[in-house]
Amino acid sequence: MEFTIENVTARQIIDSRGVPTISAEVTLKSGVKAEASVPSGASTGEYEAVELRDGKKDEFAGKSVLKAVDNINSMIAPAVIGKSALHQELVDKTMIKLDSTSNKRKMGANAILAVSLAVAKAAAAGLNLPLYRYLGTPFSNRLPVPMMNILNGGAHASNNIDIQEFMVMPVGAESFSQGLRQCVEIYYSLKEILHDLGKSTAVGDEGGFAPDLESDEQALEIIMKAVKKAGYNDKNTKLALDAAASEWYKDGTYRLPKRGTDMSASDLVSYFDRLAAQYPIVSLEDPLSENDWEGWVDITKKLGERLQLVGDDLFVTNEERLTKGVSLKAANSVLVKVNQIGTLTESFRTIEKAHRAGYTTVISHRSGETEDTTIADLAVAVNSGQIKTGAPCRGERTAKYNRLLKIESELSSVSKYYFTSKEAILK
Ligand code: 2PG
Ligand code: MG
Repeated sequence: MEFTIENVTARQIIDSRGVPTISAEVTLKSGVKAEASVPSGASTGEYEAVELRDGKKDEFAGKSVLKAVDNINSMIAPAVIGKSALHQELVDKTMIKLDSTSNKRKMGANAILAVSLAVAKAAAAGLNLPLYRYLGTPFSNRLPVPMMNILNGGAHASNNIDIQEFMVMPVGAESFSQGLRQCVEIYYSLKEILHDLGKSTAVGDEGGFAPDLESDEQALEIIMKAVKKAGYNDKNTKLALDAAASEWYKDGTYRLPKRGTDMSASDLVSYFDRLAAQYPIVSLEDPLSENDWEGWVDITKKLGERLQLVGDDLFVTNEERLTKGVSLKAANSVLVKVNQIGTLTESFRTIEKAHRAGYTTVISHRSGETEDTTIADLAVAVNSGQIKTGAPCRGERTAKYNRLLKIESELSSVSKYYFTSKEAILK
């Protein structure tokens, strides 16, 4: 009875780009309340669940979400009130049924997700459990390795770099807090190096620096200099890239928009192969487009033994698309963004499917974020071992790192930290 959902309300708030998003609050019979807010992407995948926006030109440039907020208050709330917050799957399925479309376009995945997350948080609060413990097991104690985005390009920055994210992974650290420190020190050195080169140290949407450079390779060169300057090396610090190549793909070819060059899928595979031979790259996200299954199968065949190949736009946290990928042997890892699919239940199904198939998972933020820290708890709950949540800069990014520091100290001596990807990646 105390876990019965008594009320659900929603409000329009703004995200880290000033774009409207949703915050929902769930109240249980016991009086316990919990709030959750939803993020929003810029390089969104074509197959993501629909983020419902009002499209009124004169209001927040068409981006207000008042219709989605109203959907929560007038339709979702009456459908879930009276249900137990402990029955997450039932609540989520009720909302999926109420929406009744294949991509949540009627209620809006943003509306459904806000309630899905707030219900889980309320259940956890009612049980007096931290969210990672409620969503996980007594053995959910692995702190994720940060995949920390310290240099931004692509759709996240107005510079001349095509690759969207250049990330460092402190795989040789002893603990999460040491790994975080390592990344932060590298971030400081990178700032100094850019400053000394007379480059901009202004930041992009995820807090990484966004300078104009001679080439994408120069970014890798400078990052490795920053790693060394901070006292680390290519054994304890690996690199990860998110090419976000769906943004480049049109009519079967890839046009790198900033450089203005055209490349075929096989050119790109050779390009990444060469970069990975030259730099300590262990992970490549979206090296090819969401519509280029053939290219993905090919790159997995060629580089999948050596590199973690992460499907973001390719899988959009969707179990069906992941199932197709597993059967084709496309990619070997999945990026998990709860707002790509719209409920916690479906996100868990995708994670479960990935782990069973021997795919790694990387729990991820969006480029438009809020102070909500659910993804930090989710990463620990499912023992994912990897999180992507931006630079150590901008409050919406540091909120997740600071939440992980808190979880680490709560778990104290049983907290674990190690890199979960295929052993080969560590060599
Ligand atoms: C990505 C994300 C997050 P966006 O491509 O992985 O870094 O960007 O949220 O813009 O899709
Ligand atoms: Mg991505």
